[in-house]
Amino acid sequence: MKNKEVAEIFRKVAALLEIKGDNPYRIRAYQRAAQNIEALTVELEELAAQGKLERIPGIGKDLAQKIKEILETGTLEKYEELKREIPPELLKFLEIPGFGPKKAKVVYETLGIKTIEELEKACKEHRLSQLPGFGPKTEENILKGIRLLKQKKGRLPLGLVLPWAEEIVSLLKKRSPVDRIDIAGSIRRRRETVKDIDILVTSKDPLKVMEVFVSLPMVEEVLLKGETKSSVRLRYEGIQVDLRVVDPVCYGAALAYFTGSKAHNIRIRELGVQRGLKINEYGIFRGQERIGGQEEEEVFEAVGLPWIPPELREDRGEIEAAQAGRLPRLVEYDEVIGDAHVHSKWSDGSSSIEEIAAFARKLGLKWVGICDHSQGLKVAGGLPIEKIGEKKEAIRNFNKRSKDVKLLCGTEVDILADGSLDYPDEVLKEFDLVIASIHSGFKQDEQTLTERIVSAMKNPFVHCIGHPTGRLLGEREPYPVNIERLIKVAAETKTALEINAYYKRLDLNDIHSRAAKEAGVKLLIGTDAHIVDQMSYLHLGVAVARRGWCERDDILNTLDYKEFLNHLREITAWKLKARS
Ligand code: DGT
Ligand code: CA
Ligand code: ZN
Repeated sequence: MKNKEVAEIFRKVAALLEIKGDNPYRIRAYQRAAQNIEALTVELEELAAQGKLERIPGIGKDLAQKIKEILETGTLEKYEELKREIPPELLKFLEIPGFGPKKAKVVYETLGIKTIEELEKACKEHRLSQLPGFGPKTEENILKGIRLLKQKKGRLPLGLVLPWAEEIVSLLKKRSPVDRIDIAGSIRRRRETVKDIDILVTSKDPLKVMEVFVSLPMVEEVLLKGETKSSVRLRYEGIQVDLRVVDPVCYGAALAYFTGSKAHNIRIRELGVQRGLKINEYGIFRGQERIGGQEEEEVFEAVGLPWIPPELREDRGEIEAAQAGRLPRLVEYDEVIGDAHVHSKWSDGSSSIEEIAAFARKLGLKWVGICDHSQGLKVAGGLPIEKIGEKKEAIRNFNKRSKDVKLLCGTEVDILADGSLDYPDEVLKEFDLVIASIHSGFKQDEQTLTERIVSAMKNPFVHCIGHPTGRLLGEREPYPVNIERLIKVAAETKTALEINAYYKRLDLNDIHSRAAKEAGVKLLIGTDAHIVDQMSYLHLGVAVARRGWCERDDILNTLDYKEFLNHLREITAWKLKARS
């Protein structure tokens, strides 16, 4: 799991080069490499061993060599060199999202500000706005960045942490005498960000389990080692892992308790009290007598409820729904059989349509929407109009040959600043699937931005709006958009909304997905993969849908290829009719 560390070093090199005023292309190359490495779901070490590092987008000979250097030595000579040249305080500033190296340098050199606290204070006292090239807006942005940084320090994206948690579970299973083992806490509930990793086990030899746990290779520091609970800090982002060994007779009660959420637990406990029961992590008790708790179902049963899926346990109405027998039948992970949003070599993706289909087959998927960027997005290799026919032909030929996995010829068409689309209608209508997204002009005010998306939704050839709020977890706030209005217009125009499953996006989020579902809007899950293995994030999108109370019918990815194509055609036919 060195990927994160390599990406981090590349990102810092880019920042240091920027402070030095180095060549912007070189800087961009490091940034892009960092981004692509971070998003990999395979180990760099594995790719290096197979001599495949250069298959990562943005990695050429030189960067591949540098990756090897980091894997072998733990650092990069060039990075160490740069660090010697540039003061460490300045480096700290670069962690603040939206606070670029040039401005950081000015603040450091002219105001002598050395810590983030000092910087925060200076912004609040408006001491920065007096500097040339700075203004009240800059101060506001820096303060926003500091807020984001503080949030980010506390919580990490689920998509990053889940594989670490699973790795630990698999090592414990392999190397220690565990019987039952589960990941609990916010990860089990599939919350979009998590603070720490909670793991529960049962074992006949708890001491041995603890021994193995605290000496796992990814452990950086042992915080606590006990007979029933141990805590460690990992090398990955310094995240904490709590491992609890539980008595088998109360495993279910402990699992329910440590899965949470706290708000949900409190409601369950209250229901217990009403029935004269005490429910906690040690079991279900009537007086002194333990009357159950070995299985999680017993906890719910004891208070007259059916088992509630972990994704719903947030005290957002699930208790009432369970009491009324109206829990949703959540869409299942394996009911999602298509990935609607994948970028291929036809734009800025690094995989061919054949590779995408092969990976889809490996994931058990039946179809993929090949949605490349449109012509105007030059930085993202947007597909010029004259090339669309060729792509369409390639996909048609592929589909003729392929018996199982089918591809859709799609586009992620850019919504321009004035709300018009980056391809004219007569071009859009050639695609099987049209997702319209915003990629620029985030600084517009709420009304302008919202109306931009509304006009895109009114276009009869647009089937779906991509990453509707534009947020990036820990990096960028949503753009100012009136989501209620978007949902309302989506319902009126029968336009689907995307649940973008890329681990930093998860956009729509759970709460907005639920609002959309309740308004009768269909949701479409897409990974936005730019290299095939990012398609493995699809399950994160399903998790958002489940946390948003969505059922099978709410999610278009549960349709088979033919049904999905028909549905898309129906959207357009309906919109055309409504327009005339
Ligand atoms: P996180 O770690 O912030 O991402 O979210 P959680 O939900 O994993 O929270 P965490 O790790 O602090 O605690 C794990 C679970 O333990 C939590 O979901 C519910 C349970 N829990 C913790 N503290 C309390 C408490 O004071 N009362 C009750 N009823 N449950 C608690
Ligand atoms: Ca937790
Ligand atoms: Zn996009």
